[in-house]
Amino acid sequence: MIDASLPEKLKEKISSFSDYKIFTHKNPDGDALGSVLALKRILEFENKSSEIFVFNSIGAHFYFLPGIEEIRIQKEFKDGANSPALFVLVDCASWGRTGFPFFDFAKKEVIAIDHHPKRTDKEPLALEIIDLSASSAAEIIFALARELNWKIDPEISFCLLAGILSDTGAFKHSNTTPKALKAVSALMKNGVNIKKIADNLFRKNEFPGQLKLLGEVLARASLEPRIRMAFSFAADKDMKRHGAEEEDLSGLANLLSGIPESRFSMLLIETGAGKIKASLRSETHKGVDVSKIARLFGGGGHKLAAGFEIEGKIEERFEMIKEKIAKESASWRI
Ligand SMILES: [Mn+2]
Repeated sequence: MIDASLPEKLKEKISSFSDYKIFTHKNPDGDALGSVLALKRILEFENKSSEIFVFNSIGAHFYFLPGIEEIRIQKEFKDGANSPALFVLVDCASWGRTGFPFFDFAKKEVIAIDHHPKRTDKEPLALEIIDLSASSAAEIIFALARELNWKIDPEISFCLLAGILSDTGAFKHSNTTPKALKAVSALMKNGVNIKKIADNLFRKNEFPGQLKLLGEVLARASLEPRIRMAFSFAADKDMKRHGAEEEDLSGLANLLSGIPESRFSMLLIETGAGKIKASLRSETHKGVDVSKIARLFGGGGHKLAAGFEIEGKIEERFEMIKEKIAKESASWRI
């Protein structure tokens, strides 16, 4: 739940600007994209102009979202020093998560709407609307819209529902709360075709290269007995050999966390840019908080799903990662 005074503060903030720049995290998911698109349209109905900026790329399976073509996909964001726009971070609460190069945050008014724990206190935010109990950023935007009497038309409903459906894994994850389902019910009453969203978000579009890569990565899965971590990895050369991309491996970390002897899983993916991205997963009954592990490496996330990113190559860094987890987590009794 957010502080009851926040919607009014947001209303004041919004009424004092006419121009908005909306950002979300890099590698945006359905919640990130559904939420920014809904917010842009809400602001249009309030006679405010806005632009959405996404770093680098958007997965093709999100192109069904209405308004997606208006998103500006770029690798740099430069803001004119005297720009009077209000910056809004959605589904993330720090500039670092957007992927864009750093700029002087202190000179801007930046607000955040998010459902993840904040990772840094170094960036002063003019307003933080952070609700850790919400399933998704879309659910928070829905609640704000209700509170502030913002117009929610069928298109906004479609985008918000896509956000909730995406972050709850089609109502399968533990964040599927009665509150989230109430929002879903209200949004469906606006005539949203939920099957169309589900078909697009969760369609099985594996191609042979992806299946081969999945097979290889699963075949090399192992259990680290000391820390009971199910582990596998995909090196950059594996991805290139199969013409696969990082998102083709989504869901694999979840699959690994289901290995009965494990208490959590870690999937490492090497990117072409000399970085290693780690996805950590656990399951409710295993009693492990993987966000604590992610924080050891400067990452973050939720109790059951977290991640971090470090420089280097997997074969050179894996021992270090494993040792650090073993050492630090000894006192957590993992
Ligand atoms: Mn989200």
